[in-house]
Amino acid sequence: MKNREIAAVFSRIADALDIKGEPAFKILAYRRAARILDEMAEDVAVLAADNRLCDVEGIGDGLASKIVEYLKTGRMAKADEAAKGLPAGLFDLLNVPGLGAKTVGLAFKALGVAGLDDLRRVIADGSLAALKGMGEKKAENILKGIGTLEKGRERLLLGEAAEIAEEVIAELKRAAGGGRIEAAGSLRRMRETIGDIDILASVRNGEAVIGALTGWNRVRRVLAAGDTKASVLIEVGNGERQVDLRFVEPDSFGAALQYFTGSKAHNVKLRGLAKDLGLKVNEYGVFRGERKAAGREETDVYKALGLPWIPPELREDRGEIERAREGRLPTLIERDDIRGDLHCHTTASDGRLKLAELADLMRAMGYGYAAVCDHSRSARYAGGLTPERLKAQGAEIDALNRKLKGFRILKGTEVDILPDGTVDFPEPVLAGLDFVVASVHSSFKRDVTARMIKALANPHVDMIGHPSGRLLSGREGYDVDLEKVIEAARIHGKAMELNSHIDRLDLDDVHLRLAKDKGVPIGIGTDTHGADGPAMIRFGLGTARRGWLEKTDVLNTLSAAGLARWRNKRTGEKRRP
Ligand code: DGT
Ligand code: CA
Ligand code: CA
Ligand code: ZN
Repeated sequence: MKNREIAAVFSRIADALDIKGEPAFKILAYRRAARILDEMAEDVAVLAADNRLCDVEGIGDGLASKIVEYLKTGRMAKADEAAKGLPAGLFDLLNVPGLGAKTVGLAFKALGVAGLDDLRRVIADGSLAALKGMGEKKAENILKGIGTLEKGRERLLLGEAAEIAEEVIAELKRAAGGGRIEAAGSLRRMRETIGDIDILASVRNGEAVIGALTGWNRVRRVLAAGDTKASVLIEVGNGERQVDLRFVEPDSFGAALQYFTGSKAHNVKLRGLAKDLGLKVNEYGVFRGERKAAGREETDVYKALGLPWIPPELREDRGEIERAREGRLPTLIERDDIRGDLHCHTTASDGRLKLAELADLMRAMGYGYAAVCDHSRSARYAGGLTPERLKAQGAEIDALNRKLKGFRILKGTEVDILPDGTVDFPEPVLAGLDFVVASVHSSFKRDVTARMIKALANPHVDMIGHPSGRLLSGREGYDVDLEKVIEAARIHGKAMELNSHIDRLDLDDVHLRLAKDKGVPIGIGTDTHGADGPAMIRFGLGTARRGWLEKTDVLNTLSAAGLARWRNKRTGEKRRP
């Protein structure tokens, strides 16, 4: 699908116009078009072929003809015109948190700033601060923003890395025409961020596979290409990331997979165990003296050490080897255990999917239910619902549910936790809902612990949404004591969210395990806003598994009826003196 590609072109136009100081309404039209395309479920090329582009809300004749132009020619004249005279590096500056297009335009015109290096220079020599309307403080904040941006770029988000790895592995497999090719490293362990992508291959056709890697269209630079190993830098966003490909013999594939999956700490512990048993483990196999005891399959490697196979998500030396020895590994939650999604948005607030579209997508995931949790009125930036609009949505949900068989939309809300710790809807409004997520979206540094604890005491609140508030791309999160909040959830019989969005993965693995140990259920939500949302559950699941979660630790492994029983039981208990 070209949807995303065209969305990127529209965003680029908006950015260019913004830097040039064009009027806001022009810019907004392109931004909106970009968002619509980015999150649209249907293939834009199909819509264009059917002459249905203009049926899409927010796409008029002008935009439609630009889309058609791009589909036909691979270019858009408007994009070239808008970017004319602007150095490419300027666009990257828009990624600096706290640096807007107006300032970028000003720095470009007044000081000739054309990229990050220039920007750092004009901050250092004071010339940026000296510009009209700037000042020391603003310049200082921009410098901080540069730091945040660069830190975020040191590692890829899990979701980004997974997408790249799948794409490249598919290319390599095509070239190999057989054999085994698999991702290892932190990606296989489903870490929330990934330093570099490690791929192992056991193929006959090594030369063709190396050719496919070095010739891949996203490769920017080839660092090494030998008989046993190749490394390339590929383009991601505005940076570069490394992909390492290693070739191994078929009868060592399992051992190599084990070795290069890591983590280093897990491997060190494993080698110690092997030594105690008079064995040696390396990337070629498990050896007793010269005799090779295992190597072809990873399971055999663990078996030779007297262990059951350990799922990659557990391999962090957090007690998994000891537990494996005792035969007490957790039975980690799996995709098929998930019966519904607990956190989705629709067009009623800031989502891109209509209610019926959301229902279709969630049903296609094999679920029995999905809770629509649009924002509440205080989240004005996100089109938060008033009680009246929530009620109207409820009626719409009832009507839709009457038509659906074997699937239900649950009436929910993502209600704002206000600065004073009350929530954004009065109790009678919440009482009519099937599921209530309460989240902090403002005053991140103000009494967040106390506010969340107060929200948990509200009898209608079921779960705290994205409890740490961090963004992996570079936002620190709330000033919150999660241990205390998790304890409050235990006392009130409430759940904590594991938000599957690739920039959140919040709670993280460490706090998930803490919640599990306290018996606090985790609700895995995707925070779906567009068509690509539902599938994000896999990253939530990866994180859940890293947190040692089992089926019984997760709320949405219950059926819709089970979920209702869980809520009722809690209410009943609370009523007892
Ligand atoms: P990353 O890339 O920073 O997200 O993390 P990893 O875990 O993918 O680390 P990476 O790419 O440096 O190495 C991949 C795996 O290879 C690592 O998890 C364990 C193994 N490995 C690499 N170097 C060593 C080493 O010096 N000793 C041991 N035992 N294992 C290593
Ligand atoms: Ca790696
Ligand atoms: Ca590596
Ligand atoms: Zn939220």
